[in-house]
Amino acid sequence: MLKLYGFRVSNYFNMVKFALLEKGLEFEEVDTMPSQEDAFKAKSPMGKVPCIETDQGFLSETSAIFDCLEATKPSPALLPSDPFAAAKVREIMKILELYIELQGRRHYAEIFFGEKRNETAVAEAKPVLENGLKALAELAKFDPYICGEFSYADIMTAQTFVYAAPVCQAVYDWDIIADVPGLQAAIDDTNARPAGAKVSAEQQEALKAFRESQG
Ligand SMILES: N[C@@H](CCC(=O)N[C@@H](CS)C(=O)NCC(=O)O)C(=O)O
Repeated sequence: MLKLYGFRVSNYFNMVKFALLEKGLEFEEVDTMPSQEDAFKAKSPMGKVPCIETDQGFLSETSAIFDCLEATKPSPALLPSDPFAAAKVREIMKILELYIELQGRRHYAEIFFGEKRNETAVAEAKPVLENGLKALAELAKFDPYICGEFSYADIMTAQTFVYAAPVCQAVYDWDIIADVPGLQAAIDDTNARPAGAKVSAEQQEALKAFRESQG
């Protein structure tokens, strides 16, 4: 059976878990923290989670995992069959990853681990986020989902804003979801799907345990 390595607080882990559930694929979760140890890097060369273990070997990087899932289990489709429309989904995913998720992530140490504010990151990330949100607002259709039919872009959106939104609220006093009209409804619809509801419930439970462990 396919194995999914990572931990339930992790938004990238939850992106892949969400997609596996949507695809109706059987899988086993292997509770794993990111690590720079050689043993883990043999599975996931950057030492990050998630990675999956298949009959053919290990695979890391969420968008590569999505491509593998789509090619090996095309139905139900999470990418449009038209190549251009599929590339538009990937365009949005790249914008989410580089210009929104990664920028929010620069503040995780402060917000989730109580470390000192990184003023350089605070100054640098804001204009990148502003551009990323404008691009998302420009490209998203919200008809009813971000690219029309439900797709990987919706999964990535829900699991990007789950942390980027509270982080930007805390750091900048900025409601980044409100900058993109229609976004909150699309996130709510995504999280209301059976797969989304399961992922969110298990993520929130894991988050609660993480906060309690911090005291
Ligand atoms: N580009 C990676 C990002 C994955 C990622 O950042 N995962 C986080 C957990 S949510 C992680 O492993 N962080 C540890 C690290 O960066 O060393 C992907 O698409 O899967």
